[in-house]
Amino acid sequence: MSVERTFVAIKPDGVERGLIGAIISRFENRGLKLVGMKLMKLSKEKAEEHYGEHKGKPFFDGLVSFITAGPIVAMVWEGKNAISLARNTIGATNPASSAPGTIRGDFAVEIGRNIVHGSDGPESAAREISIFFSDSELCPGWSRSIDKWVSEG
Ligand code: DAT
Ligand code: MG
Repeated sequence: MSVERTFVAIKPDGVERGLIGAIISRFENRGLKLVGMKLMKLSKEKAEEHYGEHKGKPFFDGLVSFITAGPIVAMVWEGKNAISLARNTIGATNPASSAPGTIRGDFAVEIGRNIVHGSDGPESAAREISIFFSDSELCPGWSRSIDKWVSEG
């Protein structure tokens, strides 16, 4: 297992519903380390770039207007296996079948309002992090005192 970085965003529904703290806690509690975070309103262009793989699909326009409808919290989380750990913590894409205990399984009911995004692999993580953050915005060399209790090293 290698140390990875993954891009996670709390979507406008999560922000509007006052779930920022609850959602961040899930990742902190899991043991992942926060290395970048900002509250921002996405432009249509940036939203279309972020969701470029879905361009042309029937839900694309609705997805872009939803993700640009209010502020999002953009974050980068780091840790061993961070990409799949974050996806497991987030839960299945459609909250109708997300397991209880996952973020979507506990806080969401339908696919168009699934409150959180997480990168689905190493290439998309690198691509998405670079869309939202410059290198200088990612807190460098932060080592937490608890890390030895989260991971064997
Ligand atoms: P995920 O967000 O789990 O990575 P995805 O990349 O397949 O899922 O899709 C991106 C987002 O697009 C997803 O979070 C919600 C929306 N979406 C996906 N499939 C959809 C569909 N069939 N109908 C409506 N929205 C959909
Ligand atoms: Mg995806």
